[in-house]
Amino acid sequence: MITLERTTTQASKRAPKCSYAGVRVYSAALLAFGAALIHLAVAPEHLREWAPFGVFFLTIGSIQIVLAVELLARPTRRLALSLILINVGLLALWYTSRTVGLPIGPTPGQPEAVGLTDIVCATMEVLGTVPLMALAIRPPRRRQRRIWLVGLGSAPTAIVSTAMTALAIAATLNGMPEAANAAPAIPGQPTTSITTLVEAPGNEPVKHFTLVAAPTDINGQQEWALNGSVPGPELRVNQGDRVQVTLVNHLPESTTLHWHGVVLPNAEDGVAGVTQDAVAPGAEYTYEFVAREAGTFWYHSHQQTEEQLPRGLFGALVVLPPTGQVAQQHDYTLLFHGSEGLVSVNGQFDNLHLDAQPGETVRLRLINTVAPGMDGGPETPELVGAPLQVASLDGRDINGPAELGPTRIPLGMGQRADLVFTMPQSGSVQLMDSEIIGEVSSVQKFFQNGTQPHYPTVTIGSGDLPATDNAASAPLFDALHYGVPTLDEVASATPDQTVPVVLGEHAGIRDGVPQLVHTINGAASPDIQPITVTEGQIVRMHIVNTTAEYHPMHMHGHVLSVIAIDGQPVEGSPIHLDSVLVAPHQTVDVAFAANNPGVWMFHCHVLLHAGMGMTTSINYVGYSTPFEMGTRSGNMPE
Ligand SMILES: [Cu+2]
Repeated sequence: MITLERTTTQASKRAPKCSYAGVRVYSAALLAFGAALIHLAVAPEHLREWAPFGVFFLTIGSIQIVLAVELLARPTRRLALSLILINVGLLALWYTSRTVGLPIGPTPGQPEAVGLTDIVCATMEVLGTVPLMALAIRPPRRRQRRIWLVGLGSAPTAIVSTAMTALAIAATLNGMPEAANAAPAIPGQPTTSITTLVEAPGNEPVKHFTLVAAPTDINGQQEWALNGSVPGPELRVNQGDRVQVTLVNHLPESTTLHWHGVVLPNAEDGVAGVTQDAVAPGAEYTYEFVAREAGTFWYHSHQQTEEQLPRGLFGALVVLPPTGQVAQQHDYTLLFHGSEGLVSVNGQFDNLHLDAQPGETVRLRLINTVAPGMDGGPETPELVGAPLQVASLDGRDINGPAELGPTRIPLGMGQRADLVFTMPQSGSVQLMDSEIIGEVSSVQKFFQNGTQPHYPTVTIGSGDLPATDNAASAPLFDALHYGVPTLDEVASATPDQTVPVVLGEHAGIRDGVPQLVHTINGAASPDIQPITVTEGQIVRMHIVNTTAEYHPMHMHGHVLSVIAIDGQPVEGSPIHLDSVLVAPHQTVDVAFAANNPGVWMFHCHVLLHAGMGMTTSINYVGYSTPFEMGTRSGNMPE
């Protein structure tokens, strides 16, 4: 009896409350197991990149699984120490590869990009090291008894570890594509490479410009400027000129220049991975095209556009009539730039002043390059103090533009409008942000710092400022009923094909990042089926916006004739655009003549939306591109 009693007492003394140790064992094993699965999931990608890396990830993943299982069976100090050693080694390797780069591999000495997958995996390794260290210091001596307690204690780690593993694996499986070609040559089928689609030689007057892209300090801010300024210099040429622009890249990253709205040969379109390889740091590239249409255009980088455009790589391109002069006495460009709430005009945040005398005529070329938020909404400037005409939209003249009173002019990202007016006999004229005229809502006050205008007001002329009494309630510009009707051959022609373009969105993972994936016809770039056209066709597009956002859809190399908005036909002047603003839940019908062969981008110009997948291409039958997008080429047009 005595012996038995003693044994029981000794046993209960020797057996500590092991549930804590059990939780540590299970937590460490779960986290190691999760990290192991992630390592196995990334192995195929690394095998393609450089076989030894792939083998390394396969090996390390397998070892982690074996050790994690072993740890559950026999949680010894040696096992804990081995797993710690692996974690520390992996973290050190990861840190090196992301900061200074590894000395071996396909790109030795070059830091790799940080991604969601590797951040999650590194976090799990750090988290896993904590219970492992506790186990290394005090390994449990006995097998677990209170299984339910251990299970309960390990549940949070199990949930976190499973979620993190699933996220990281989903991210790597939906990772940035290594290579995607918008229009590959198909073996056995005759094809013309788009690289042959350049401007044919001619004897037009040549206008040559050199644009040097370089990091530049502007008002204490490090920006990416062209010839030292943001926006870049305004390029003014005459209709019929042969324009040559040499882009010199002094940036640390590759870049391009796209000629927004200009109808030019495909190889001069400046889209990285579609019409050219991005111009490497230190290299230069010359674009050449004949300016066939007079009007207001602009240019911007089409490599990493979502980052490079806001950093400053853009500017105005004005094509004057062949005479080199417009009918008005003053011709001013106003380039709106920035992001919501912090918008500059021609690079200035202060109010601007433009000269004009009473009775003189003025042309204002408005260019909206403001990056909107997720709603994609337009800017809506309003001219007060003089009746005005909307002389052109997207650089194309309106037929018989009527005189308008105060009107809010919605301009989507990328869109332009030329306003023409005569200075009053006394007083000045102002172009202002219609959203802040009159009463300011409490929401606007909160976001716009009191009554501060969203963007600077532009005052034209001198003297008394115009009254803004009824400006806030001014109607929105109605393009459908503006100007005088005349034949639009493209809009009225029987189409050879009608293409549905359904704009949508859904939550998902794209390019390894969880995001609101933006789709065209149900898929996101680069998985969207391109729109295929044959040279000579008249193509209609039926654009349906199923989202609650605005999408200014921009078509490269072509002019879109608007047919109807929400089923209401154009009843005024023909409307010719390269960027058509599709409002929330709106339907827009447009047509274009497929008369400029090549591979042409067609995308939402809200950079956020394009970066989340809302970009595809118009592919001409019989043409292919040798250029590819993706991590292998480094061409990232979005
Ligand atoms: Cu959009």
